[in-house]
Amino acid sequence: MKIIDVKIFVSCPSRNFVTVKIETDEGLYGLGDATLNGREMAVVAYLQEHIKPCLIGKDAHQIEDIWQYLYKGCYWRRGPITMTAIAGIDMALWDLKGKVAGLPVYQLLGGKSRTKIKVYGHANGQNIDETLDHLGKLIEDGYKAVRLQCAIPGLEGTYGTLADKKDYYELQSNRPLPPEQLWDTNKYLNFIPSLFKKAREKYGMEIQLLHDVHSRLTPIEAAKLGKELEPYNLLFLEDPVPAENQSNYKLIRHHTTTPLAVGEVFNSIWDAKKLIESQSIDYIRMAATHAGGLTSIKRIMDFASLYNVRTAPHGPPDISPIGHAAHAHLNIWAPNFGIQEFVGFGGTDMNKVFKHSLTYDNGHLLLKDIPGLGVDFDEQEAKQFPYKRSYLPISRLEDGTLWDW
Ligand code: EZ4
Ligand code: CO
Repeated sequence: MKIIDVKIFVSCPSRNFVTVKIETDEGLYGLGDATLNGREMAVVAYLQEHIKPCLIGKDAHQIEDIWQYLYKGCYWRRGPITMTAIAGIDMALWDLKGKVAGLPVYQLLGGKSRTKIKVYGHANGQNIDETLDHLGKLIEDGYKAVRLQCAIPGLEGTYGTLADKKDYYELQSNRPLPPEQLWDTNKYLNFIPSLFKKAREKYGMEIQLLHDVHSRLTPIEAAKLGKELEPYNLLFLEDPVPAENQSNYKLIRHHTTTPLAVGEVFNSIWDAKKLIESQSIDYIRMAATHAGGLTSIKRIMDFASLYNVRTAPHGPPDISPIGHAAHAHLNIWAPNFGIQEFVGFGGTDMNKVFKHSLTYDNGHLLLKDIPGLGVDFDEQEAKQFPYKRSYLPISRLEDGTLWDW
């Protein structure tokens, strides 16, 4: 089965997505997600100019060899642009192999370890009451686990709010340049424990709660927060600190039993190796879309299982339904699956462009037995939604110092 074309599409059905389509001489095609939020066109150029010419004529069944060819063969290993580009190709090849076999991709990974995929939703708000109302709605909708974020008093626009995009702070800005937001660690640390205290008072201990710090603390500040949150029994605290220095997590670990999760910005197993081996984390959050596709994520999941680390793949709105489907297949298979982040199925525009087969039911995602990844892409519809340059926000301290967002 020879690759005869590699097509790259950029569309913006409410936000930007990069979609890879690999066509073969047997008439079958495979689809992959290569969306890198805020740097989409770098991946498009990488795929178009540097990868596509090398793949024409290759055997589409050689997933592993093509992965190694694109990873080792380019000399410049790793990095988000390279690994997102490889991910787009890798997913499309797995999708194709499933279609040839007439089997959903999870069957090719080894079959089902479970019947449904537990998810956590997001509750955001401008203040504690709003966040807790949102949490209440999610509990009514059947969610068993929810991430709580709330705007910090005195820090306009931070967490839970982004000017007009009130209900979601991470949405792409659709502004000419990155929007800037204020950050103050002291205000944050003084406030966050009260959010969880009130959540427990109102809804009890059964609902599982999570929180994303977005790497804005130092290890000792994160350790303090972890200790203060212990009475509220979080499922995990996400990205308490940046992880370029993997020893950061060891320090937090020594001070608190609040479980730790990290990995959404990682792109290779080497970003996570020390964290996993030293058992400094409880959940690894790497995404197939940003870390080389199913081939490499499957390896990372197996490696993590040796150290009691479970998986909690990143599930933001800036991963396309194809990337979410890749996670669904990995999640149904992985013996050490933990939980999937899930923020809903996107708006009508997105559903016009991507036809997927996942359904939400009572706190879980269900996967249909469709050959391949089970997502289709409507090229004609995609043309209605051209790419719009867009950025994630940027954080600064009051004195102007640039901070982690
Ligand atoms: O801010 O995906 O856990 N989820 C997150 C995300 C990230 C965006 C960045 O592209 O932190 O929503
Ligand atoms: Co996050």
